[in-house]
Amino acid sequence: MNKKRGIYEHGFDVHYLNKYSSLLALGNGYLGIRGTHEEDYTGQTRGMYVAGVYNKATANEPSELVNLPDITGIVIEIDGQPFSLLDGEVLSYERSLQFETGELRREVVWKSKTGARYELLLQRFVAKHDLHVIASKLTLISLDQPAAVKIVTGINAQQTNFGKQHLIEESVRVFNEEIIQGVYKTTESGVTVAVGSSFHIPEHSKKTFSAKNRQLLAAISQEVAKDEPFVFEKLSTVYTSHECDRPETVSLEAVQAIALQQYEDLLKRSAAAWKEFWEQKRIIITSTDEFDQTAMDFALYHMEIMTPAHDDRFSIGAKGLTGEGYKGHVFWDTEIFLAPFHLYTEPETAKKLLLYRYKHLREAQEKAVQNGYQGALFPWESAFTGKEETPEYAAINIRTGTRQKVASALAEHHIVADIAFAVVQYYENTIDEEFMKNEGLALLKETARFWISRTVDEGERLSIHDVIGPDEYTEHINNNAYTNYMAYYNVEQALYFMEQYGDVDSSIIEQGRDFLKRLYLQKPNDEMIIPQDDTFLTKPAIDLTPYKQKQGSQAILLDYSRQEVNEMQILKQADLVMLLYLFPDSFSNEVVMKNLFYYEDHTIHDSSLSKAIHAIVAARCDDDEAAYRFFQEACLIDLGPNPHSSDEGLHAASLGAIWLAAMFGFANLKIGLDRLALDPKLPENWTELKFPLTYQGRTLEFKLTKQVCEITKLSGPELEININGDIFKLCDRLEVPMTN
Ligand code: IFM
Repeated sequence: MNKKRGIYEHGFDVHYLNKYSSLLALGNGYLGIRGTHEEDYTGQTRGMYVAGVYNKATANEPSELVNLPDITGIVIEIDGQPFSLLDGEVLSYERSLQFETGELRREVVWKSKTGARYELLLQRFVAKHDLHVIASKLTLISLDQPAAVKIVTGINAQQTNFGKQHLIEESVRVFNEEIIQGVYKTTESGVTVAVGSSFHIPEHSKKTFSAKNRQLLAAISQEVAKDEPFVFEKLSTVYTSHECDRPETVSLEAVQAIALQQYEDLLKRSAAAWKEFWEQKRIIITSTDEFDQTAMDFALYHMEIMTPAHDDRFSIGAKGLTGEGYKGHVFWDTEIFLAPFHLYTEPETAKKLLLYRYKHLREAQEKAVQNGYQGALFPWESAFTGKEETPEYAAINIRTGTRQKVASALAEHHIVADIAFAVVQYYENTIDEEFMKNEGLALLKETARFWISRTVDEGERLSIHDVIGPDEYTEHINNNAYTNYMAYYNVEQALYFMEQYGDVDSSIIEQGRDFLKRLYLQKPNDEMIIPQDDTFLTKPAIDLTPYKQKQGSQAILLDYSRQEVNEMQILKQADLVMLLYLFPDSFSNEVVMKNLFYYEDHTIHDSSLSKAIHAIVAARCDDDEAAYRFFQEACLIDLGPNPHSSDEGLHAASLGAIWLAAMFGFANLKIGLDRLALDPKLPENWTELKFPLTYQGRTLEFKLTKQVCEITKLSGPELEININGDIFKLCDRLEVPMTN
């Protein structure tokens, strides 16, 4: 029998508790719930997060995405024995996150210490059709004898963010002996969160309620005959004051309404919404290795559930809604790694992500002024308020008691141009004049103004000093190639669109032209290597093999101080290669190839943002073997065997980059205002790649094999497509043989 598409956990292993809690997370962009087990295990982090609900534990700390009261926990007691996979014997176990329905299922046959066997089916989903609904179900069958079953579950507000409590308990209530509700308020940001649950319990079971120590609980008990299923359903809702004035009332009404429904009916509706998602957005890979498809489905599933497509006041955290890593903050990951998936499948969502930045233009302008610049300096890490949220200090050195300052907020300024890049990319794929004339142009102008003020006049040339490029192992350097090229593009595009819309703001135009004339851009040297910055190529290099073997762990910092690493040719992640990826036409093939190999040699890939970008550039260089290897290694960042790779949440940007690799590496698409081009580079293992694409109001479907490229236009006007260098007209359908 064909297994349903999904992520499977075939055995219970305490070492993987938190990794699987992240991998098997559920969500819908509004909220996310970690895939924790119903029963507690020491060290497992439960987590429910709502997009945009941040709080500061103390005034001087950055905001963090609040870990909300838990509704997934269930204490299960059978014949007086607490159900635990660490007790008795686990006769069979399978847990799966099913992509098609968005359901988390666990099937266990458990033998308790007394020798009696029980079959348990635990199901849970976060509704896709209604952002506020979460449902769970337990079916328990005693296989050997009659049994006394007792479960305790409810709303548990003992949750913290690694020990930090962000919520005041405002009220806990039981309504009509049917529904429980807890209302909480964040201590500093003042967001009200109302959580309500209703239950379907077996007839004649006993039910009691209690509230103590921030837990509002229902205890349900029932005697069951052998083979008689004990079925329990819990249907819950979450509302916050971000989206309604009286979340406690709205949540109560909503929970009363869903109480009339059954788990399976709700699941059907949610699964129907997932079906639509997969039909519209799935990439289908025919590969000799099934893992490629699983990894792609996994990436798309998580991108969908991490993105707050419902509200432009929020954006995507570096771990999505799957954990508390990076405190739920928003980085350049969103614009460069995640927004493209949305832009090319559902542009409205990409627009919302840009509107999030636009809404915080004022805070970015304030940050620029505070740092002595003009225009808009967007925060390196951002949350709800749009203010800089990067922690001032890194982890403490427990030997010296000192903390190293985190320099990113002061110097990792490429984020400004990354946002501008995404604005132009959005326009080019949508021709949304309304957005571009207003929000887009404002973003471009203010970011351009920032770059103009960010330069140092060295007479002949303008330089950009003291920055951190994407490679965070090289700090405080001058003329980082990535930053300067991106800044150039930012100013160039601002001037272009100002001209298009007749904006004659002379304060930018004149200085902008001078900036474009004089900004220093690193050029290939005699060996064709583009210097990463002014001094990088003068630094000594060391053999990175041992560190590459432990990539992702930052093991280099155990042997060398940050300062020492800074003084060597060591990259944490793609930097110059990012530039090659984003500007495929700016450098000759030979330069691209030479630089890819030169910089990869010096890159540890300690950041998850690195591998898939290397895959793209390697594919374009026709290095099939390296491209596919990088791609698969990128897929393993979360899905690989490392038990702790994803404890604090998934690597959102790397999931985005898996999709980017298929589109911009293997399909090798180039998408611009006046062109749609592709020059496929399918890996040896792939016989077919199918994907949808939204381009300037058209819905297209691509099917690529090594022999033929088929493109179908499902909607929108005709267009010309460049395939392997030749132009073809696409009316409804096009079939072009592949010659190479
Ligand atoms: O934005 C990234 C950065 O490039 C590398 N460190 C982690 C950040 C969040 O993913």
